[in-house]
Amino acid sequence: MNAAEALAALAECLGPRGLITDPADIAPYAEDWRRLYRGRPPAVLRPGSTAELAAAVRICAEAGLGIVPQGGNTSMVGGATPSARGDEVVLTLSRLNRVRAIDPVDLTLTIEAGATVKAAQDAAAEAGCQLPLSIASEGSATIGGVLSTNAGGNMTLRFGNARDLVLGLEVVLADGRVWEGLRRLRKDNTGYCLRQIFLGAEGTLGIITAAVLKLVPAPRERLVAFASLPSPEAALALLTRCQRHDPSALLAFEYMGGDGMDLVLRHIPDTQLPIAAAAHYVLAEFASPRPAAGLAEGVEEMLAQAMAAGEVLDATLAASEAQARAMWRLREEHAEAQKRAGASIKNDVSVPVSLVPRFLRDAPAACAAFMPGIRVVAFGHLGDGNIHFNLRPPEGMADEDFLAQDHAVMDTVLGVVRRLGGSFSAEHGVGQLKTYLMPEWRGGVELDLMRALKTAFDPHGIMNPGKVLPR
Ligand code: 2HG
Ligand code: ZN
Repeated sequence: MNAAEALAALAECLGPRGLITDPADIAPYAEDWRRLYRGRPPAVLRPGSTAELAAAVRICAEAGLGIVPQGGNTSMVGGATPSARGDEVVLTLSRLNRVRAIDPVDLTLTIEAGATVKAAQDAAAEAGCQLPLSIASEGSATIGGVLSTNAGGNMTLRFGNARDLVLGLEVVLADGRVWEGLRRLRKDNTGYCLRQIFLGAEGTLGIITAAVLKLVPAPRERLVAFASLPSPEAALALLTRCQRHDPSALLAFEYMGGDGMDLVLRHIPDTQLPIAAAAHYVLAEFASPRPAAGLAEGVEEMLAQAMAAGEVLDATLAASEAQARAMWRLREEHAEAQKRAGASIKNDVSVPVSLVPRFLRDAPAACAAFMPGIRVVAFGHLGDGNIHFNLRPPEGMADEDFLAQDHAVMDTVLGVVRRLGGSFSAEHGVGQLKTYLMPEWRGGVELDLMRALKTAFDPHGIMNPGKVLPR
């Protein structure tokens, strides 16, 4: 079957609602959020059911047509953008977005992969529960996307990464068979844990179409604190203090450097700092499922002690839901603010939590030595040791000239990460941007095993080709 015959067969199998071929309608699916990649997909598949998708995969398999699953198209690493050769179709699961079941006793949500993270959170909230997963792009990011990338986000500190929240999966395999693994068991030791192989695989081993997610009881009290600090060391000391204060209440602990905050204040409308400007900030969220848990009293006292110890310069607690949301916006709009400011080279790195201050000292120094005047925008999930160490061109350097040096800049940062025993991708995945790093960082036995899995699950290489593993 050639490509034209495959497209005709797909049109027949998926119907007019299920196949997009008009170039104007395809365009938004062809480019990534960061505008680093532009693909040339001949079509976008939009199946209305798992069975339809399975049939479409069989056609693609026969024709050797690559399939690139795309959720909210918010990948930071080109993980959902097809090649420019015109030999890969995009797959969107936007029509597979139903809540299939929710069980407040089992504390599970069974939901289709095309639902947004926000929709899943809302469904959980309606049942008096919480989906303990939150990321800045949750309004557009989908369940399929966050599971395929094993997204982290803002509550990893307390509840783990996306993979820790999954009890079961439904997956369409590369040969069009469907693995119906939507179990909602808390305990099930029956051989290899197949769901974990698909989670974080970035769509290279199969297509997740639905999942059973773990919920937790909805928090009854919630508290957001915003603080300025004299140094990264002080931020780490405050994290330790918060964890010792009440480990079960600490939900999020986010770091923001002053330069990134300036971009947010400059580029995002209706933002303002709740305290005086400083070089380092922390946003911490606490929550309790108990009503009247008295979070504020305890946190206030703890912050006063931190101030007396010189860890905190100034701090404030959100007095209302609106204030809490405004504080979170200051953190969550960092990516958007940076995009509006122009080109950036992103490093989504992790190091052991205790070494974050050292990283935040050594990495800027290494970058300045490599490119004098380079501007650092550092922020992220300090509680998980995950810093978004993003760089902007020196004043006056053209964006293209800066981006042309992306590998050299990334390698400079990664030299520090390697010395500290860290990872080159903490939560954004490998996508196509970082495949070149895999042999050096995950080579030898590890890459051999990954390639063996790829061959076993996708022998003809049609599942998100060119992502994760170097071609
Ligand atoms: C976040 O934590 C996202 O806001 C985006 O992971 C990070 O833009 C980035 O580098
Ligand atoms: Zn992040």
